[in-house]
Amino acid sequence: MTGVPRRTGKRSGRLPHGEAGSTPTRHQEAAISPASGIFRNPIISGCHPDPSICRVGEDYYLVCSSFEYFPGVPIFHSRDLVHWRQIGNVLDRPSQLDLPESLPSSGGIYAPTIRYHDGRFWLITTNEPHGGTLIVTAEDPAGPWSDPIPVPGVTGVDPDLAWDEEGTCWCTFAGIRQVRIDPTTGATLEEPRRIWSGTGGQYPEAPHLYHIDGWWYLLIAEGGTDRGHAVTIARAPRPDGPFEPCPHNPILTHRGTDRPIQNTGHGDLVQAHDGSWWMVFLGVRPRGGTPGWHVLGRETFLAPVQWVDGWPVVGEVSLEMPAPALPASPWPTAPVRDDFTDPELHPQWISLRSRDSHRVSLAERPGWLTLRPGAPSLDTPGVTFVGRRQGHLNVRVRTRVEVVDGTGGLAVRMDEHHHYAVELANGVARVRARVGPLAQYFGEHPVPPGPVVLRVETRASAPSPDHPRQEPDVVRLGVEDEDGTFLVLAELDGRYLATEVAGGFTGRVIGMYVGSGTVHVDWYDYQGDDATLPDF
Ligand code: 6LW
Repeated sequence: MTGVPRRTGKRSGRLPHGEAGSTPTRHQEAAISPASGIFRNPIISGCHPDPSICRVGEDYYLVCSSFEYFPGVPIFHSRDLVHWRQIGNVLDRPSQLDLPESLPSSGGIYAPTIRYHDGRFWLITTNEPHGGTLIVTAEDPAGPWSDPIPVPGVTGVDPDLAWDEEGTCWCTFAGIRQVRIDPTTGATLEEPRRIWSGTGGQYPEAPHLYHIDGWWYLLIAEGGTDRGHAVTIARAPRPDGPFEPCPHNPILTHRGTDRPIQNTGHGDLVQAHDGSWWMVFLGVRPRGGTPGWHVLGRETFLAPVQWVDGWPVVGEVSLEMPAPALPASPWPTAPVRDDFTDPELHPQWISLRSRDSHRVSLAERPGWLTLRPGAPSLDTPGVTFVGRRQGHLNVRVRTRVEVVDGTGGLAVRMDEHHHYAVELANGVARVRARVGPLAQYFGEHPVPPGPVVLRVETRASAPSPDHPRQEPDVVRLGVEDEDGTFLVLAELDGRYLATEVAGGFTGRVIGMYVGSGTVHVDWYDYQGDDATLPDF
């Protein structure tokens, strides 16, 4: 790690996609070229784990876990399974999502299931550890979603919903246990029963139940969400069993391989409108030496599925793969810059645990995002922090902020104990790194009164087989001077902001925070690329 201030490229250092305003956003670059018929995995990058998918006609909807962040359960829309656009967050009102300050990081919202049934969207999820299982419904997947219906009789994570021909609703959850429920009231109609325990891997979880060609298929994950992760499947003539395991289990795992995508598991199946079958699932992209560190959290990937002798066979999973034979349906390119002139924050912005309008406001200074403190530092759970998931291996984030009578800045956050930040206080910018119980300041640079541009850049390290302890990436933090020159106050090893160090279920989020006084944010630029970042 170094803390020696040094100057580097000017603001004009751009990604290969072009100038600000024309760079594809993180979720719009999946298809490298529709004409080539190749798409790029992950289909939804950054911390978007535990994907669940449903199709209505030619439209696909996908949801993910959101843990301690508010709003909860990001929801995406696609028409070709490859290009995804976030259309909202399912739990976007305090009446739907209570994440108390006492909630530990990586607690909160786990593993939703989304289904379309009887003219409505249904979503079931868990607010861990105290909120329990809940169901919400909507006519429009973009919202509004209903207030939650608690399901107190479902006492495990990863709940699934499936309906049989008689209209009975079967809720299957980690364990693997199952109970019939009334999803309109949350009542359980019997004692939960154990229906399968997988093939011997730890943590049989993430069940989804499907009625396909006369069989009830039970897809689960086992082996834990780390390198041993796997997807296995069983089938039965009835929704409650008896389940016969697939003779070819696991149907998906990358355990023990040197593939660039690891931890593959926790999947959900969907039949496309051309009849083809696909699986969405989570995976990670570890980098660096041994044991490998993944810094973006668990991401959402896509793979084709063939049915052979009544069992699904998952095709090979790689970073670039043949796309579904559906008409390519890219979304309009979103701008690099959010200048906070919209009346509401874009759904990709997430806050820690809650977002009360006194602490996070677009109205207080129009055209600016204003943050007021909840707790004194990023080390404390109640801090006011508003950020976006890091969605690329290489990113450049710039933000113009004014700190009035206090402290605040731009942070790369994993949790309360793992974060790097460039902080403004008393006319000085400096970098603070917190790793476990240790905290250290780097660099120190006087800044003029008024708004200052803060910058964070990450660059993935090139593979180096001869360097068993090589870092996954390097994180630079600093300030820009008036002509846009980046003054690097610290260049830090990225491994300390990786899940393999921090633990838990999330990935990096990059955003603004306030410790005291008031922070006004004029704009936020996000540029990212998995392949290259010039001028780093
Ligand atoms: C989730 C479990 C898992 O409940 O991680 O990878 C847990 N699978 O199914 C949290 O995301």
